[in-house]
Amino acid sequence: MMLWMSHYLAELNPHFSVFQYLTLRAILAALTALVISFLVGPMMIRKLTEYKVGQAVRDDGPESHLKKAGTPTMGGALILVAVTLATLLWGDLSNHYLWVVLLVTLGFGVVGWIDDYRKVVYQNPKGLSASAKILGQSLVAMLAVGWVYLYATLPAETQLLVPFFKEISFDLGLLYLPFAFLVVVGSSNAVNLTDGLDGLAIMPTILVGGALGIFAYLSGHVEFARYLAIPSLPAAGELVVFCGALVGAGLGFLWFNTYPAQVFMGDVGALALGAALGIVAVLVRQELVLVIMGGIFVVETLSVVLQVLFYKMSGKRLFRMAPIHHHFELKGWPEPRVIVRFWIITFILVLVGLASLKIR
Ligand code: 57M
Repeated sequence: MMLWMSHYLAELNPHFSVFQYLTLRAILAALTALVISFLVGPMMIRKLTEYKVGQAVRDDGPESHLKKAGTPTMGGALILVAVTLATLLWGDLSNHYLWVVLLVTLGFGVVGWIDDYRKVVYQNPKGLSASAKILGQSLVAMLAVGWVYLYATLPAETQLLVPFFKEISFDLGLLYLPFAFLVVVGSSNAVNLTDGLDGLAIMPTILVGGALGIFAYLSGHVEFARYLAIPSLPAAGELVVFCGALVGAGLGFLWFNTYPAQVFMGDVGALALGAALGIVAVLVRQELVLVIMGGIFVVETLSVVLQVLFYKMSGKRLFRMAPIHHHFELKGWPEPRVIVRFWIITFILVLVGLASLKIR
């Protein structure tokens, strides 16, 4: 919206044209989302506490989690509000990629909200049934990837890139649809599984979201894309505003979610943020880089799959408990140690992912 206004304001005073710069708008989106989170966060926590929107903690988890019962949850709603407002304020609203990522983020947020609401407000520990949850996610994901596929005008928009090998790329054709669908739904549920310790999901989301913003900016910049031999995707550049908002809102939420957490994001946050990372990676054609940078999310999910498979085959557990963050807790690592070490690993993986821009 500010972009549109700046065109008119620039006629009055040329200095307003500064708002047309993409990088400045991304920075302002991050700061706007951060300020919204700081301003609304305390009141949100008070209201969630007042209305007893508190987390029920299962008794079969690590004992250290029992004291977390009652912690306000569904704080992810604030993240989504901050991201959406900042994106609408600073983004180029004529860019259909922005609307695709907002559709996915808010659509998955609605699924998570219903699940959280049933669990916390109706005190139904099961929340939304697994089939209803996956159906809701699938509908949003199919709508989004179908929209992108139908609007695609450049071959690069449906090509699978292989990081570190610039000569290798595959034109997915119709396979783009199931592939992109799986990336969005998979990353949504992977972040959801990871969100089991204070700040454990949000910091990797901030790091990966920020890195995807760099990929978006470079892909959207004709000279940089040519210099780096990555596909030139003019529409993808605008996604750096959304990624900036994601980083700002994430840091604002982390202020309250850091150990010991004053609020949890809930499925409304975890499902939405994971899907957001997935759809942005799809739009900038960096799905395999997402797997690298989001390695913590991948390992958390694999630990559950391996735990269940191993148990079914041998009746024994591979890990002390899955997802793997609980395994380290049960090994005696204090919660902050697990959290910060997972953050450090993510930081390293993000550097490796960014290195794929040059090492190829
Ligand atoms: C998402 N939810 C957290 C909070 C957060 C199939 C199985 C692997 C499913 C999995 C599961 O239930 N996953 C659901 C994880 C929960 O956090 C809430 O959920 C939202 C995210 N979706 O925003 O609202 C608990 O996590 C802790 N937490 C924090 N700080 C945070 O900032 O401490 C969350 C955010 C919260 C709080 O304690 O209550 C969760 O862990 O449920 N199941 C599991 O993850 C369970 N694992 C398990 O059953 N493993 C089995 C098999 C199935 C693999 C095994 O190892 O044999 C573990 N989780 C729980 N209890 N709660 C262990 C048992």
